[in-house]
Amino acid sequence: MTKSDQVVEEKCLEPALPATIQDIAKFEGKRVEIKGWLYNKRSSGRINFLQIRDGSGIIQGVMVKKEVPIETFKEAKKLGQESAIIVTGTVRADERADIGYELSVDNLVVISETDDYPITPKDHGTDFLLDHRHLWFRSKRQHAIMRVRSEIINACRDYFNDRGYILFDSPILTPSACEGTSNLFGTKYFDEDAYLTQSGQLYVEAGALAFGKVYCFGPTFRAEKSRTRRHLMEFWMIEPEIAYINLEENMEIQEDFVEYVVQRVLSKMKIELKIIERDISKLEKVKKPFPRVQYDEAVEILKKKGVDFTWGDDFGAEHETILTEEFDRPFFVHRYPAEAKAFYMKRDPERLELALCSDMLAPEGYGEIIGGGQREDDYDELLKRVREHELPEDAYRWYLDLRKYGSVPHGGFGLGIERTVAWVCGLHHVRETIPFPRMLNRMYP
Ligand code: NSS
Repeated sequence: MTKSDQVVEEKCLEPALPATIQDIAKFEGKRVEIKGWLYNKRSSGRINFLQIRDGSGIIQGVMVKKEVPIETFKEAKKLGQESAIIVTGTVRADERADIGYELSVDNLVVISETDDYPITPKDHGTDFLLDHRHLWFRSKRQHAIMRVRSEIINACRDYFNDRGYILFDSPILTPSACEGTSNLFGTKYFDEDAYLTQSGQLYVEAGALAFGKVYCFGPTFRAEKSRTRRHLMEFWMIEPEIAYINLEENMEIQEDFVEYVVQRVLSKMKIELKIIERDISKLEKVKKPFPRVQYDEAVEILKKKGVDFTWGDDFGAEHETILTEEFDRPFFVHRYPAEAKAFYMKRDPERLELALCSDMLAPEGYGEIIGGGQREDDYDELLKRVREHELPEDAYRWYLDLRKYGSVPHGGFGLGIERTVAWVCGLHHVRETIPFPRMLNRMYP
């Protein structure tokens, strides 16, 4: 036994408690064991400063040469970024630390060594980072974004679960289109043609008539040929559907829901929002009621701003961005021209050329995060629309049936998770909002 071993032995009388970095405050003054990886390090001759990450957070470990066996000190000094390590030490409060605590390290066990981790603290290009997506989300900022995504999803689910909605899963493989036939991903279902779902809506409508209030949550697929910062080929959507509601009631649910989700992220994800450097004063303003503008008024706003726009067209991303300059919180654009919208939307009885639909646009240039509305509940009208849109009647037989058996006014909406994460985190592009983005020209990794 060397002299330094003796020192360690004397100090290690207290057994180490298993701990995670996110809960480290509970262990102030205690000796803990943290299982994780080496995020970064710097050394002076006498001290190794180890940035240790365990998945729940990052803590600085301070390893003083004379307080650990010399071999341990040397081993730590040459350890590469992302080596897997188990560290023991005592938790000390430190105001200068991001998380308010540091670890005085007294032992370190190396589980696996890494010496050529490709993502270094220097700047890398986007393509390089996307090629290394399987590693990239270990980086502090990406890591924080994924944690916010997880919280947003939990908040979405809790909102509906706590209010009497039934989770009603919709299928991924479908015989028919929901959102138009131009961007379907086709596949085969044995000998039949099939498509990856664009939206669970048609199915949750059946659910709403059975359970009153339902939601589905899952991946949806659109072969969007547009390379924009808000389009993915595979994205996640939460889609509530409610029997006996009209367009206005539908918007009231949406604003209550979005306020809840944003305020919950604000209260539970403070550290992450700080790492991402999000201006939270913008999110604090997300309080209902959200402004409502009719499509006609939105067109007027655009025209006043000198935009060349024809009544009847749908808004593109650039139009939405301009509209968002008018508002400090999310807002609705409602009653779009029916011609520009999906076949299932109910017409406004006051003006038959308009659909009883709404989009919710997020501020700060983000644009649409929700699409929804009231559904056509009359059998003959719906059949007419199916025919006008040249949809295969056979594939929609079941959907038409819903208008024969106990049809009622009903509606719902779909919130895109990735666009919501992009907005809440203040990101430039949706590619950073999902673990493995599926984009035009990229399906790797
Ligand atoms: O096409 S939507 O506007 N509406 C629907 O799919 C309805 N069937 C939903 C419903 O009423 N149940 O899409 C809804 C949201 C939209 O506001 C975006 O937030 C998101 O889905 N969305 C996307 N996110 C990322 N990438 C792409 N390509 C995308 N398309 C829609």
